[in-house]
Amino acid sequence: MPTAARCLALVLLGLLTAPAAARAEDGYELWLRYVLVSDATRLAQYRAAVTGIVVAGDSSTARAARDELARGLRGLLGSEIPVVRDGARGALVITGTPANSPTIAGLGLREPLSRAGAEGYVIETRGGSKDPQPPTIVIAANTDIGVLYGAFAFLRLIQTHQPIDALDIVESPRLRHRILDHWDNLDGTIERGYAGASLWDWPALPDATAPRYTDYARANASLGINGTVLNNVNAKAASLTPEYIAKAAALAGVFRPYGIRVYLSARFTAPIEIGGLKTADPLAPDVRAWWARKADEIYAAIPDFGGFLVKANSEGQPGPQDYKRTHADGANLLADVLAPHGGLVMWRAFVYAENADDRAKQAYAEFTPLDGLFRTNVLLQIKNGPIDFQPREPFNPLFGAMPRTALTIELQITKEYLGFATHLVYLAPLWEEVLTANTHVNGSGPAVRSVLQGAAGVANTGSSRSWCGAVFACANWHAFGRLAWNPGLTSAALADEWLRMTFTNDAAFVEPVKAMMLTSRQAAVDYMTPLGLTHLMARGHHYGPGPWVNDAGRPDQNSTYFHRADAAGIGFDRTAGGSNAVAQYAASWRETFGRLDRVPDDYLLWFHHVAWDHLMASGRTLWNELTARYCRGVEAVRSMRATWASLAGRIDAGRYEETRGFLGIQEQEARWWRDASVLYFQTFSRQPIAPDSCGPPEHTLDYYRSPGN
Ligand code: GCW
Repeated sequence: MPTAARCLALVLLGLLTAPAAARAEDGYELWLRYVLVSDATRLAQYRAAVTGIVVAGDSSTARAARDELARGLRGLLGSEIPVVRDGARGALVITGTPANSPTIAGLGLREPLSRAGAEGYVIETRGGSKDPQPPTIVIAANTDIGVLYGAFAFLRLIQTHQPIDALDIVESPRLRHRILDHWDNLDGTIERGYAGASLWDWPALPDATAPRYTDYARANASLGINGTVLNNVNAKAASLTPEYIAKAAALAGVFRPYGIRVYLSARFTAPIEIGGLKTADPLAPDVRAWWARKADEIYAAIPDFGGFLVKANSEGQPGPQDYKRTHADGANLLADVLAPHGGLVMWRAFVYAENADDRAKQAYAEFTPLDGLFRTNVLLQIKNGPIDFQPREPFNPLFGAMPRTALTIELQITKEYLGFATHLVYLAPLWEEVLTANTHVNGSGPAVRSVLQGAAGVANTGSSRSWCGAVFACANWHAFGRLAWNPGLTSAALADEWLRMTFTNDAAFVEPVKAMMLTSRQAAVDYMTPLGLTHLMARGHHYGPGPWVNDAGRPDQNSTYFHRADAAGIGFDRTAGGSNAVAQYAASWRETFGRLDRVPDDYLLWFHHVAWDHLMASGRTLWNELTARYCRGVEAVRSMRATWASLAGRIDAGRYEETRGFLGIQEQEARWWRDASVLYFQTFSRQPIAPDSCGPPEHTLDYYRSPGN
């Protein structure tokens, strides 16, 4: 076809397909897809129950609640649901607080509202069959943000096809601080980000604020997230200059109606770099004065500024130890200048020094002596495990060991060590495992989730259209937010909810995909780091296998440091005979982790150096168990892929195809991990690989080790 004619044909084709294209799913709506309720019986019930909305109050937050309800109900029920005045008749959804709504004040909700607290909500169905008036659905809270959270919760009930004729719900967040940490750099890149460039368009701020910022805030508020740290913990001092404070203030203005406070990562040496001082010593009066002025300046621009997040004396970042001061000295300096404004310091416990005997022990060793020394507005932010966001780690022994310090858990939503955005790895099971772990510091308890004041999630968002680089990666953003609200939620319930809201309520889709999501984390553990192995990823970028890595700048970043394979066996001896990291756990864990006959297989090589011929509970030798686990991981991905293949046609083509393609990559790469790892470890075990469904490795070890493969 001649070129001009072909262009015309393409234009016409485009016109013909435009309406369909406009409806195409691209993931942008996340779990807030308000599509028509597909179950006809339910739809009829919902339409009868909701004929109008009453929203009391006129704050920006009350307006956000009204707009969300109107938007959500319009989509879910398929017609405009009018916003009506209080006192109108009909089946209504009435929202408000006792202070702004006489109707709510007159409903006798004192008891449930006292349970709901400052951020929670009450949802009740009032009236019923004997009443001459149709029932009313009440969404009540003590504050406007509680109303907004309640509005999202009500929409979630409809999105997941729940009955709404006898609602009696009281919800309040279990954790006070529910925060996303963005590792976003001021140049628009994101450290460990796999979803495109930063959402923050720094050059355009503060004059232009993209509509997307509002959608970001809506998504977070729908989960209950109430804070966001805008910039990377590997911070540039420039983020604290007037220019950037104004940009942060513009974002804070967009997020404020949604209950999201803005925080900044602070570079400890900012007083030198942008303040012209000679020192950043936390006890020096001019340093204190500089930070106090800086805090005043920030609060003048952002009256509800959340506070600072600090990575100090860790991986080359400056900190108080550079001045022979402690982490408490550093944190308290900032806490003191923020306290008059109501701000917080989130001080990270992720530290490790180059030549210590065991990297896993260092945070505990450095921080437990400081228990009780931090100001009350300091939160110590502790990664879930003692090393670094690995596919599986035992819980960090700092949880439970600092009873006089406010603690927050740091989880990594972005999958630095878990296949970036491409591998489908649902992280809720990992987080649930840690949150429910019993510290046993007081004998029978407490669980990790009970010692927390907050949760921080390292964000996986970017400017990719679907936010997270893959539709399934957004399940992890959702799970983090919901767990921060209530760390007692189960992965199964969260996966169910997310699937229904993101794709469909069709059980023929939801059930198999939920099963696939729930097995995906163990699959990744098996094909990357089975049996308690850890940190075997390729150097630097951490994508793909690198068990042979032994040339990192520092020993504690080498794979060989972590697996310690030799002719006798494999694993890091952390028992009393080794580094004695087990001593950092409560007595019953010391017994469990420290004894070869008691340690669970999942933590075996984390705590023990084990002989290749050691007999496992399965009846196999360690070597055969190790290779079997690697293959089991590959098989699990094969079966995920088969599950997905069986669901063709059940959801939209765009999101189906993305996942189909990524699962294909994941299967190849699970195989790559398994082949490279078993060949490498075989150089120590010197034993054959027992025949399995994975077959002989495809290439030689040299092939896998050579750069570029
Ligand atoms: O896991 C490591 C990452 C670094 C990160 C660091 C941290 C922000 O590889 O990229 O730096 O953790 O948590 O500080």
